[in-house]
Amino acid sequence: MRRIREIVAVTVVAGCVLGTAAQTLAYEGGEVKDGGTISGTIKFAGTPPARKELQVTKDKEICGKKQHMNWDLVVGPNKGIENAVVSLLDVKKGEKWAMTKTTLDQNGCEYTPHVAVMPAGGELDILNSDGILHNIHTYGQVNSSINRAQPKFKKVLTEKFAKPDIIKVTCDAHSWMLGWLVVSDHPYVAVTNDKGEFTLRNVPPGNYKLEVWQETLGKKVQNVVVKAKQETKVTVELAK
Ligand SMILES: [Cu+2]
Repeated sequence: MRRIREIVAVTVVAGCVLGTAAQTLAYEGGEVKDGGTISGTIKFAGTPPARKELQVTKDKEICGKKQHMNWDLVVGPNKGIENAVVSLLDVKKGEKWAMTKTTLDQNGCEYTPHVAVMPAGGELDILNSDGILHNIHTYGQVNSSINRAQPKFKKVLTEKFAKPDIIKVTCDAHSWMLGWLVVSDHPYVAVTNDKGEFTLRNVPPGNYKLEVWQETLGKKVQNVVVKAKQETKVTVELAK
C-alpha cells in the first residue's frame, strides 16, 4: 500500500512539472518597459495584376447594389499591398492583449474587413447587415471548421477560435464571398492599410523574426532588431 502511495506521489509531481513547462511556452502578456516600434511597408515586386470584377449570381437586389472586385491581391499606386498580415514569430513576452470583440460584417454580400486579426480565445461577432441568408463556412489549419447558416433575422453570430491560425472564410450561399481571419496568441500582429503600411507598437527590445503573409503570395520571414524607445523601419517585398 505504501509503495502504491509513493508511485502516485511521483506521478503527481511529474505531471505538475510537465504542466509548468507547457505553460511557459505560451505567450505571457504584461507591462512592457522601454518598448520600441516596428513600422514599414509591404510592397509588390513586379507589375501588379489588374483587379477583376466578380459576378454576382444570386440575391442581386441586395448583393448587386455595388460592383464587386476581387480582394485577393490589392496593390496601391506605390506598390503597397493592402491586407497583408505582419506579425512577430515566436514572441513569448510583451504587451497584454485586451480581449475585445472582433467584428466581421456581411455587408453588400462582402466580408468587411476582408482580413481581420483577432486574439486566440477571443470572441468574433459575425454581423448580418444584409438581412438575407448567409452561411459562414470556415477553413482553418488547426481550429475546427464552422459551418453555420445565418438567416435574415439573425443579426449576430458569435464564434471563438482557441488556437493561433489563418482561417479562410467563405459563404455557402454566395460563392464570390471570401474573407480571412488571422488568430494570434499575441498582439504583435497588424493588417496593412491601402498604402501597404503597418505599425507594431510597444515591442520589448530584442531580436525577432517578422513574418509577412498575403493570401495569394504566401509567407516571407525577415529578421528585425528592436531597440528601446526606437523605431525600426522595414520594407518587405513580395512577388508572385
Ligand atoms: Cu453570403
